[in-house]
Amino acid sequence: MRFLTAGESHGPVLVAIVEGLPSGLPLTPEDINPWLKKRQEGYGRGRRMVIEADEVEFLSGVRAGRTTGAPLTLAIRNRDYRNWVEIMDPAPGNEPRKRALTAARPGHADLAGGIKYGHKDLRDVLERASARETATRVAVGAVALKLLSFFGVEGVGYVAGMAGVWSRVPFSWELKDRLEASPVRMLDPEAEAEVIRRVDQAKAEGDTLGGVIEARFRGLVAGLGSHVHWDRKLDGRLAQMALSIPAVKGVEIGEAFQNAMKRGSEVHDPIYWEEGRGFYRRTNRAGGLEGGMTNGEELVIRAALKPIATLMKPLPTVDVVTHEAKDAALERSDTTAVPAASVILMALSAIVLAQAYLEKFGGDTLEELVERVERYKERVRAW
Ligand code: EPS
Repeated sequence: MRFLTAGESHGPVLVAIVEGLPSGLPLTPEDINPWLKKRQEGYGRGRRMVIEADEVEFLSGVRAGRTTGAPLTLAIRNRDYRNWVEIMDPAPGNEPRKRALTAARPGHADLAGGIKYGHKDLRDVLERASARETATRVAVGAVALKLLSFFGVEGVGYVAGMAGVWSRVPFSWELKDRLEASPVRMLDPEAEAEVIRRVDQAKAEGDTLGGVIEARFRGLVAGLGSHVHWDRKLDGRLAQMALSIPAVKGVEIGEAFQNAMKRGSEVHDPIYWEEGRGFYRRTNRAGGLEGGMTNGEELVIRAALKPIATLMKPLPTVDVVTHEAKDAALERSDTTAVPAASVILMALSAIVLAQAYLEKFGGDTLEELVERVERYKERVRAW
């Protein structure tokens, strides 16, 4: 399964084409829209999220509520486009450019993208660099998640810490629903209250905030990914996907950074075996991955997000046209998008996992795939 996305933040539409899905997968917009909504939520988002109410349209690949096996085209319209028609007009003659942006924002793609593609109007960079693109990828992730549900796999994304405050309530699946009620997708109500206070404060001061997000999956079979070649290692593939989320600058599988400072005897998870259950662990410091493969335990992936690069109290920069010292451009922005990013991390990880299932089990129809996964699970239980 492969996919491409296209679309600008203030263009008419965002699209994704997904190729390689099996036929027969039940799929309606209701499988996708709740994830799009979760991606838009979270305390600290800006006014843009009030304008948008993301909803997916199927332009190809689904008939009568099921995938046909043909490429699936997903489209999400930008409601804000009506305010940007002239600015985003593809026709020649849009000069001088309306709302041209020349004061590159430190931390954003503006400067490097402008140099690389030869744009002095940095809007030509930022419209595509915008995290709005993740709407389409979350839609693809929701499709992946639907596919994974037929293999008994479940995923969740939440905030481990943000605005300098860590959640002290460890994750458990029983508490999962509480996340939906938390405006910062945190399980710890005390931490949540403090985060909200700090987001308000940062907003009032024209500043922005980052955080650490976590995604987990349970029900995965052992043996997804491979040890035999570098580009088939699942941890590497998950890390690449995580680092492709705007503002993500660090990735961790399991307790990687804590583990690095301990002895091997304190880190590696001893192996046990039980009749009817097969191999299992009592600890999961490895985060469900060993040798580039799932080991049958829960997959745990964490990512670090830097604070958003558009500050309402701008940082010093240089105008790319005049080369004069200036304040960075003031483009409408969020104070923080960490809760949304936790949904994105889960959805994008689901894409990598769905790809790994399709590679291992093949099959053109959902039925074939499910049969093969079930047979493998039985074999592994007895192995
Ligand atoms: C973004 C800036 C803001 C965010 C946007 C990402 O958009 P705007 O410039 O229109 O106010 O709201 O995120 C989204 C639109 C989204 O859907 O996530 C940026 O510069 O990256």
